[in-house]
Amino acid sequence: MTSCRKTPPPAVEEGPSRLGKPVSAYGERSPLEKPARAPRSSTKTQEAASSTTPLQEQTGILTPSSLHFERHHAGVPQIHPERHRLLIHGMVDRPLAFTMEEIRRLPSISRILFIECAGNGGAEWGPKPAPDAQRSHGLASCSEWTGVPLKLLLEEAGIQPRATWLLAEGADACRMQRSIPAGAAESILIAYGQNGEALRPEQGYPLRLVAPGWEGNVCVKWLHRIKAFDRPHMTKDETSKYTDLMPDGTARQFTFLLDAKSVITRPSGGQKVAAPGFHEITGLAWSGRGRIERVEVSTDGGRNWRNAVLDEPRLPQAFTRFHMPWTWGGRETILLSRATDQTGYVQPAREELVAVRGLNSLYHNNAVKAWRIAADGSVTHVEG
Ligand SMILES: Nc1nc2c(c(=O)[nH]1)N[C@H]1C(S)=C(S)[C@@H](COP(=O)(O)O)O[C@H]1N2
Ligand SMILES: [Mo]
Repeated sequence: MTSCRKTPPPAVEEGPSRLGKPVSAYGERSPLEKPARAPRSSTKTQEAASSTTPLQEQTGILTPSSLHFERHHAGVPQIHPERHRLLIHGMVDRPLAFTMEEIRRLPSISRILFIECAGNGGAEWGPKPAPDAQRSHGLASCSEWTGVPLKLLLEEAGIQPRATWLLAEGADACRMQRSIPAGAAESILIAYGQNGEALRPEQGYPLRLVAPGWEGNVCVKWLHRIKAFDRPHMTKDETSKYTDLMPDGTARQFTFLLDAKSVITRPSGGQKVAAPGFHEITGLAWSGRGRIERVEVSTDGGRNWRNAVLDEPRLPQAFTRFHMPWTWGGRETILLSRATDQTGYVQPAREELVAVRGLNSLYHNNAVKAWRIAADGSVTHVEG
């Protein structure tokens, strides 16, 4: 291994002779740690807003709850869990209104799952992609979610066989509504826990829907109503929004599934490779279709590809961390990563994606992401 530059040890500021801080009721990170969510510039009002996860600073596969990306269409409502109800009605034999206590009595499961906004990577459709990993890929995060299988709640209410669709609705001011095929209830989680504690208000406290591997918009937060029905409701967010306009002028609708994607987070846009020599390349990959099977990395602009090492556990519909040892010779080059999932689906190059989808889409851009390393070590995006 080529040597890395060694920094001399800092002068010791606090020795064991000085007493530290006492215990605390709720922990905080070191005041010297600065990773932060970034508000997105497309935001028109404070309430209809989004913020991104600093993926370039994340270690491992779990996103700290405080850094989970946010997308709110009408701000974060304050909901008292004792007054919250989840109504299940429509084509059911026994309409039910669950209290949080009643939901917590039921058998629970925990799953590590990513949530990704379908608009993640939206800027990558244009000629000027986002300058850093946070802004290009940070509308995605990964948490452990705990809750009750939706199937169980539907069985309690006696869902009728002719109910082929469900409408999920949030209790926020926009009453976010999405139609979901009833068959998907099998894998959907009605979650009240996130990373070992109650959901954060930004993530839907006290209750949200988590649809593994499906676009984030379906994961209705502050969930207060599910209606069983025999067709989709054609709500605003599944007609005028969250559809994909194709080159022939028709639109794809109900494109729930998120395809395989990956991004190198280190080194990535805005960072600097300090000096020639050894550096680990690392990043994240995920797929709505299941497990990540392989991530290939190229350090020469796509001429040669090598398999990266994948961290365990490699969970379906969760972030997978990849690593690749790299010795940088100090010349300009381009780094790329390409994920393959357990179904054999391979993340497309930008040209391959555009050949099928055209350039009218806002959502579902999962193209291979490239970072340019300049001779001085600075890392920037590559224009499309
Ligand atoms: N009730 C409600 N649910 C919602 C939204 C919302 O504005 N209101 N935003 C949706 C969108 S577009 C996304 S991408 C995810 C974001 O989840 P997060 O804020 O926990 O990251 O929540 C979805 N669920
Ligand atoms: Mo979203």
